[in-house]
Amino acid sequence: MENKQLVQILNLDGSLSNGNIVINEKLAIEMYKLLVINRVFDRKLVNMQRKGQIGTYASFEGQEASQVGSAMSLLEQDWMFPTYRDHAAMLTFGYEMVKIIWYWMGRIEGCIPPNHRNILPPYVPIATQIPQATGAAWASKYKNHDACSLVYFGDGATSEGDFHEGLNMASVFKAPVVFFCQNNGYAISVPYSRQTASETIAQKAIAYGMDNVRIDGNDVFAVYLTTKNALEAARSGKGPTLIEAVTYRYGPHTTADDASRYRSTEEGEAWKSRDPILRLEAYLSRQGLLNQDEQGSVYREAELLVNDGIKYALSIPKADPNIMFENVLSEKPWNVQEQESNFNRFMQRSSSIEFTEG
Ligand SMILES: Cc1ncc(C[n+]2csc(CCOP(=O)(O)OP(=O)(O)O)c2C)c(N)n1
Repeated sequence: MENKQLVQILNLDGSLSNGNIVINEKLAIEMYKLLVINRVFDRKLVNMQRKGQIGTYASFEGQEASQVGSAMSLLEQDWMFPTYRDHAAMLTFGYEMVKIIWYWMGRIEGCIPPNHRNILPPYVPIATQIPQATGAAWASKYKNHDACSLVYFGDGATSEGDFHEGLNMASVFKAPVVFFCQNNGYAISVPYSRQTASETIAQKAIAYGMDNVRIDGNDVFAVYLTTKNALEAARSGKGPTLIEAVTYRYGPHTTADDASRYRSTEEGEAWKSRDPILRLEAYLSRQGLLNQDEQGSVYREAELLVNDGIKYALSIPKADPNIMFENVLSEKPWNVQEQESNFNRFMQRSSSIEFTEG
């Protein structure tokens, strides 16, 4: 059941590790565009933080293939449970770009899920999304909704009780959920070796009788195919899978962190030779699907798209704070109704208070 070997399809030089695999050209181009959009988006959000337009930001640069490849394998009716670092997954599955920007600007509208997709807002309390994803998957099975949950978390989250509770229940009830761990080697400054004595994250599934796969998280083809297979297995009633995607975040934990205090520059440089975008570029140019001009226009289009998103996010006035009472519960219980009417009374009173100079 355990597999310590990394599943890899796309070699570093852009060749395929297995000659029998057929890659759909359109899909490969779409993956490339999404990887580029997300990298451009990520860099521009770091810049926004530097300009003081957002408070803090958690960059995912380096982890794009893990997020884009997995999110692309979802079906429309599925559920996504992302963390504060999974914006590439969210954007790929249909969370509006402007809302991700608002989220980081501290604006409540950033947490409103899109109408047409089951995407939860980013989870900050580590691992809490895991049992919730199991619950949603179990509910979907119970109601015959044919919807799977895909839940993201980091290596650090696997040390939390919620991880074990979520996996145990999912396995016992064969809930249609895929647990997607991006093992980027660190939980803030804590390295993998201080996080767990398990040789791999994938092996943690064995205790729960669950299928597990360890993949090269910088190989978008391996990520896509593995997640797609795991979702199909979950959908067909075979139960959950734990996927460990081995990857690396190039930047610090967040813009408030200084990674040079716990990681060497050489380590980061070594990972850059495994870069997910460069590898796909190498594949596409080998196949004659991408030349320098086309590459340039993919980047230019991504710039325009992200610039438009940022401009729009900055131009819209803040929403009425009242919306904090919406979009959380389908029916408001009495205590939330009471809080809402108290809040409205308070807002009315504070707007009618006249201040006189005394
Ligand atoms: C329950 C809980 N404990 C502690 C924290 C503080 N915290 C924020 S991010 C983080 C590290 C998480 O690391 P990992 O799960 O590997 O995800 P990564 O940030 O590497 O994507 C910690 C401990 C938190 N947000 N929630």
